Amino acid sequence: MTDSSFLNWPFFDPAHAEWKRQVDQWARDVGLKLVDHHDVDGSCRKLVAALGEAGFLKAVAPKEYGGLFASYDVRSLCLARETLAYHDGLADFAFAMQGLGTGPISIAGTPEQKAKYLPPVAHGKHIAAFALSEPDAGSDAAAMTTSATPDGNTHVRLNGEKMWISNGGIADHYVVFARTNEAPGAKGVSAFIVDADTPGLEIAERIDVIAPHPLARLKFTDCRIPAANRIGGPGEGFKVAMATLDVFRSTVGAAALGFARRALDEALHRATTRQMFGAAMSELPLTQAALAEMATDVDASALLVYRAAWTKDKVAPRVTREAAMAKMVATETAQSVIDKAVQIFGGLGVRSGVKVETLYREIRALRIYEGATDVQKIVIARETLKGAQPFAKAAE
Ligand code: COS
Repeated sequence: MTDSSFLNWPFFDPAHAEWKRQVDQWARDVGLKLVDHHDVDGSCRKLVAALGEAGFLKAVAPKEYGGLFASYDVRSLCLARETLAYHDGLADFAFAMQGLGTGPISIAGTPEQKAKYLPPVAHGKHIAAFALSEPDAGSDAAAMTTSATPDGNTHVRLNGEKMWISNGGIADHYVVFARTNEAPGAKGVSAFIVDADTPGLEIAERIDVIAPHPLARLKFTDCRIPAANRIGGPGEGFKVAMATLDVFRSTVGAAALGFARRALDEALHRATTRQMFGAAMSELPLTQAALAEMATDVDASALLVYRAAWTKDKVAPRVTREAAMAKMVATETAQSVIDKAVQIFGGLGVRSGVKVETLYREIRALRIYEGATDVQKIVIARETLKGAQPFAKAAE
């Protein structure tokens, strides 16, 4: 039933359709069997290992370091996330975090850092994590207070806390953003790689959420790491974080799209098989209206997600505006599509374990993480205002 006609859009090459087919087959034959939502740590470890063995994680590393493409092919990342999310949120999560947790290294790391950290992640041997948010600095990321202070010429010491860290507790390394104070605000932040077994790094709390996945609060107490673990220049950490999010925000939109497509498929099956008032539910005009809105929302999201991915791959190194639009629209409309699917299912739609009930929980965090919808509006407005001109001048 799944509509894959979008693969004929000009954003894609024939290899993308084959990549999607392979990920889909793997999810059905292997991935789903590894998922146990009551054991999220164990499931994610198994999923990462199996995704690595199948070769799909090679999409997160450059070719030179065990990867598939010269640099990111964002369309492939999006297709993988969309397809995995269609089948299961945890399978998507396991894939996605390997990318986000190495993004800063791929984008701004030294050859030594890339050689050490990227191949094990691309082969599913190591688990990666990205530590930006803090208890009091989420949307306003530049307000972070975790500090990195020099310890002689060769080391730095980290102190502070990081919050909502996906893969916290199971990761082998964390990319940690900390204040180095070259300047106030965003220009005084640097990025560092911290191995999970470094003394002074503690998993202070495991966090249970609406759709559970490995998540933790990290605490750094005089955590001593080599200064050579800094990614990019001093004070460049915020830009590295934002450039990483420019790549991965489109993929969050893609995951939301996968959830929405699944909800639409579930709703179509339900509406065409459920009898109501003497006919199939799909004969009712109100059901048809809901299905029409759902289908249109899915295509609108797909257009924005793959426009952003294609633009990054083919046209422009920076896609801040396109990625923010893709993430905002795809996550918000997916929530609405899934809500309509739950409504079409009636009482069954809120029963624990029924697919649309799971989707209803799984979609919610995507409207928040990697930049809440409200942040995407700030980003889009700023980018749009850059193009603003006095009316008379624009009309000339
Ligand atoms: N790529 C490269 N550089 C970027 C960038 C991008 N996408 N976005 C911003 N920068 C640069 C800016 O150009 C600026 O440098 P210059 O002054 O040299 O030009 C610097 O970074 C600071 O940018 P800005 O002034 O926009 O910083 P703000 O603190 O105002 O940023 C927002 C505000 C809301 C955009 C930012 O904090 C943000 O995206 N927050 C959400 C963070 C997030 O996603 N959190 C979730 C954690 S990950 S699960």
